[in-house]
Amino acid sequence: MKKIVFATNNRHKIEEVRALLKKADKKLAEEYEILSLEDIGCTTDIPETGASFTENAFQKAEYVKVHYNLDCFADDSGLEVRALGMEPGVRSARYADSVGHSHDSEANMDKLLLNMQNVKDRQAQFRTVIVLLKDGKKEEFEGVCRGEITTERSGKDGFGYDPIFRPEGYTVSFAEMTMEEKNGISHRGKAVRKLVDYLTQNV
Ligand code: ITT
Repeated sequence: MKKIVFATNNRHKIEEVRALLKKADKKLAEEYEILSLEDIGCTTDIPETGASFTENAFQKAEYVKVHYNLDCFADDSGLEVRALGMEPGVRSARYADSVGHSHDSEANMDKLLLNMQNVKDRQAQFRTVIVLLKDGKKEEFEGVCRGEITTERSGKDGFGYDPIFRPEGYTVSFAEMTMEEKNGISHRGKAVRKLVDYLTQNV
């Protein structure tokens, strides 16, 4: 069995990748053991100081490669709003930090809705970049989900900006979808499926 580290401590993300791997190819799922940072005893909060999703994902994956010498992948995601010059982007998790909150989704949504008040162009997209360092090679996989910023919150599921993001072609927000529905069209779902396809062809 090949060990591959997913440089995150977000259990939800690990389970999602394991499930997608199994769904893609049951035999393949038996070839790879997907380990979390916790599984390899890494308790460091790996810095994400890059100016792009790719840089941040690479930073995390490289940290594991350098310190543990294991094949590894990492992801970074965020929300890009056209009328705000693609903000909050890499700052999505800490968008409202400057107003005294820390990684607070409610404060982030309040700030975004305020900045979008009276703004007609509501177009936005979620983007995920996954960087994989495997067998001495660096690969990158991207997933984008287009949609728009609503004028108020709706729905209770999901996380982050889900209650104020309505994906293209839908009348409901991400927070009104089941996890399976969301994974089927989401930025992360798309990027992870590309990663899984690659792993299938490059065991
Ligand atoms: P890590 O520990 O793996 O870094 P994270 O919570 O920081 O997990 P991401 O880097 O994937 O997650 O995303 C950064 C922020 O972008 C996240 O805190 C949310 O505010 C927002 N975001 C990303 N994906 C989202 C999604 O599917 N729905 C709503 N908000 C999302």
